[in-house]
Amino acid sequence: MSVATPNGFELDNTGRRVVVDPVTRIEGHLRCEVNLDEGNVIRNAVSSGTMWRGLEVILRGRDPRDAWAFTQRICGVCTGTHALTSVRAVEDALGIAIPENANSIRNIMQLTLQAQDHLVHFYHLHALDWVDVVSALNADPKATSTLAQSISDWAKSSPGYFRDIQERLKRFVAMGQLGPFMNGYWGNPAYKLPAEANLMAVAHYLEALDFQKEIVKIHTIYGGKNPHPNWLVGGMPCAINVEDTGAVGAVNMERLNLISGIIDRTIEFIDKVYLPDLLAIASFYKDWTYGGGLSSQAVLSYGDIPEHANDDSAENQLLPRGAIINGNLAEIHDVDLRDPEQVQEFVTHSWFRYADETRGLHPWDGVTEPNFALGPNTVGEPTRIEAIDEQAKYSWVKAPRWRGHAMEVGPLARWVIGYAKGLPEFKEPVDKVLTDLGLPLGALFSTLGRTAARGLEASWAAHKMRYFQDKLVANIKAGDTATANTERWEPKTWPKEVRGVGTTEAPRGALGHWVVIRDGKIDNYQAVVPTTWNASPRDAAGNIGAYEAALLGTPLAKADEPLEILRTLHSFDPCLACAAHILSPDGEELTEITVR
Ligand code: NFE
Ligand code: MG
Repeated sequence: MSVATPNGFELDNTGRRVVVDPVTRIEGHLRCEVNLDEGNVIRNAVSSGTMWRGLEVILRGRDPRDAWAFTQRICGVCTGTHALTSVRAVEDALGIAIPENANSIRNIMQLTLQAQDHLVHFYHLHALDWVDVVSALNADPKATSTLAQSISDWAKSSPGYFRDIQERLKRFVAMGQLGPFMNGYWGNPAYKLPAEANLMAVAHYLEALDFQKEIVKIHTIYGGKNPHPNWLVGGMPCAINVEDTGAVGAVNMERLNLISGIIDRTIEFIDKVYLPDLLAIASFYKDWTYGGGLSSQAVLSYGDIPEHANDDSAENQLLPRGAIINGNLAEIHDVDLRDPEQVQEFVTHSWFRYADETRGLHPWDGVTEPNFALGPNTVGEPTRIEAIDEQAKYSWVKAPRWRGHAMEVGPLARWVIGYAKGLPEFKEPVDKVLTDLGLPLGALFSTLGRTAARGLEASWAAHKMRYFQDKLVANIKAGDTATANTERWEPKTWPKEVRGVGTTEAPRGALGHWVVIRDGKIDNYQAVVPTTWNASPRDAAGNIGAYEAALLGTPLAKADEPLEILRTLHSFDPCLACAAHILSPDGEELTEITVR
């Protein structure tokens, strides 16, 4: 059937259907079905979250001061970000102000996550869509060394170093144990890197695997552990004790210096390894311009990294807030998360029930009631679906919309908004990358643009970690060691009924938690998560979501090796645990895992 969607896409689901399930190298349970035309170009795309969880339901009736600890279990990947969002929502509801130090520490925690998550994404979740590991076996280690030294002064770049890496890889392959490198579409003609670039990238894959665990030590110092560090409504739970009185668990000068050293090394790794690799790899894929889809038309950011504590204005957010629709960079819309007309979630094509499914609900009025049923045109049994029916309900992910528009969220959204606002911190690095690669601005609106924006953001985040660490230490040296405000800790000091909203920019994009507190308990709790936006199914009007839109028009080099689908989906860094945030009691999966 051929259909035109209100958001401007032509869909044709008559051609050959290709199913990718699960979409691997990510957290989760994402199924993607596409229809190809006779030239193997994608003409219809369906994104389905195949796992059901229950966090919003579990939270009802609980103490709002504990909500962060529950919501943080939505995900161990974007660890901490749900907790931060939650404490912000509760503080907003109860009118609780936090100390300046708590704001700096929260920013450092969030930026640490951004830097670590982006690094892991680039090397471990996405690079192998561009890097052919098996081809690295044919590389000349000396030429690899010359290449590496031409793009960066990173110390590990000798011919012997790359020879050792290649030997390790050869032993892996000879044993038939490719480990993390199993099941790639190695040798696919869509891979374009010379063997030496592949070997360099594999070496850095291994280095990054080692280094990413260093970065998160910052969480273990300010938050006690990682994953799932500790948070607190009213501030941060870590005490600062620079006099070294021996208080157990306190942040002292030695710990602050340790963090400072990790920040320096994070900046160095990102600027000397990640960014040069990103540019080097991108330079071989300039012709691969696909995956823009919605991103060129509709992007959304709530803003984050507040310069000062207790100021939610857009001007106070170092990561910019705004919405752009219809691809019009000249007009940046204000975003108000309290406005019932702005953010709404639809369930018309999601496995949930609303009284009226033609309408969306603002999260303060949000409803989470599961309703699993397959459509009449579904082919196969629930446990062995061969083709799902996108005319019916087809996903555990709700469909969030901003003023009715399906939006892309994430690094590309944030950088497009920063660029459109003319903010030098965003505009200059984007212009430099485009100039270095000899590409027009339009190239940003693509899969590679999304991947590049994430790399630029990792660097931005690492440098901002340095800024907030210095700000924190200066404030401590000036005599302010406060990290928490307990003034409104007791529920008897709270109004009878209040509502609050907390937001962050999680690594994957705009994240909001909406809470209604009545008689000291949670009456309603709704999370609208980055991957809920990006993996969204169709809505009541038939608008398709960002993943679906991004895939349209992409040709596959080989229809039975859907590498191009993985490239574009991975570029969003999908997290379905987050998107559905809702596990059957026994964790049962609803579709059998098959990769086709
Ligand atoms: Ni499970 Fe998460 C991020 C949040 S998103 S990874 O980033 O919030 O879908
Ligand atoms: Mg939700």
